[in-house]
Amino acid sequence: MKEMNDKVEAVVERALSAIENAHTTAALEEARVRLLGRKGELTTLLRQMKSVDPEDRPKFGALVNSARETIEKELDERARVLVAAEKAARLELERIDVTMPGRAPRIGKIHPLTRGIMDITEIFVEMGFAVVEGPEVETDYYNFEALNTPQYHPARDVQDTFYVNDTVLLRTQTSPMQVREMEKREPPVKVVVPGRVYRRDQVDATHSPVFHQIEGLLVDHDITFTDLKGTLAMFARKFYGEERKVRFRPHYFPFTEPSAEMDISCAICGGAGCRVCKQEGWIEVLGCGLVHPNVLRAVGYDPDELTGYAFGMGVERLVMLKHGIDDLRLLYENDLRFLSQF
Ligand code: 2U9
Repeated sequence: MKEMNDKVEAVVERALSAIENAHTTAALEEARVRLLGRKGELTTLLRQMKSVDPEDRPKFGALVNSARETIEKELDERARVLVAAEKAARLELERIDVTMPGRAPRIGKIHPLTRGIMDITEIFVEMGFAVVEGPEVETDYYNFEALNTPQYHPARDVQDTFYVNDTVLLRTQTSPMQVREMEKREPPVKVVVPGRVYRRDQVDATHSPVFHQIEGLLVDHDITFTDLKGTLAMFARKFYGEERKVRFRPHYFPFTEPSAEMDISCAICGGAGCRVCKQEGWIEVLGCGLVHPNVLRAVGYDPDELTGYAFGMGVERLVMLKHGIDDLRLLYENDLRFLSQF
């Protein structure tokens, strides 16, 4: 019996050391099978019952059972420790630093030119103008003839206009649309026309064969140059800032009489003179005038009954002046380093 006792003790000792040396739950599971399974040492011992004295058998049985209990308890205890350790290791591995700054998604913005068209148009809409748009491919009649620009007028030089054929062309101004509006309705007509226009220019810092205009037209009874000045002064202050001053200089356009150009006081130097305003203190921003009687006649309006004013501006130029952009090409290159500044 003493011999059997020693054997059981030795098995327990080996088992406890095996359990202690299991460093993962998987290794511990293997040890559990090895120690307590059908081919385990303890089971093998129990099979030797036959060689134990019959009177010692109950004692021996109890001894083996208590050894099994000791081993099971140790296995369970070790399992708890290993499961907790493995969970802690996994959590450490999957740890997320919630204080790390996030990566901001890149949000698109409206192109400065589109922004300019929207802002300028909006200012006139607030003053009661309707917005209309028209075709970019026009006839010679609407683009020139109806606008008091007859054949052989210098503005109709083939050098300046993209002709599709003798009578069809790419519009050089958005004015043909105002002619169409007047043909369509009775006065008052009060519209702004934003849109792309085409001229045969070489590309440089201030020219592009395609650019954008916004033109306005108001025709009604008793419209005077004073109405025009008030409307455009209001526009200049809303678009360029309340402190802007405006001045009007006489000019010539075939479709208006009298005609003028409007300047704003330089926003860079406040009028003192700088590089942007070429030491003038003033910057030209648009052209305007009272609608020429011939233009009113062409659409069937009576110039003795009705008067009107008109104005036109190049959006690229206005946007460049507003933001201090010195090269028009920047507006067409779609370089995000440039565009994201606006
Ligand atoms: C009708 C009658 C008259 C529109 C006008 C201008 C003056 C003008 C230029 C500004 C810079 C074109 O983009 S630009 O090159 N435009 O100076 N435009 S008056 O006059 C009209 C329009 C329609 C029926």
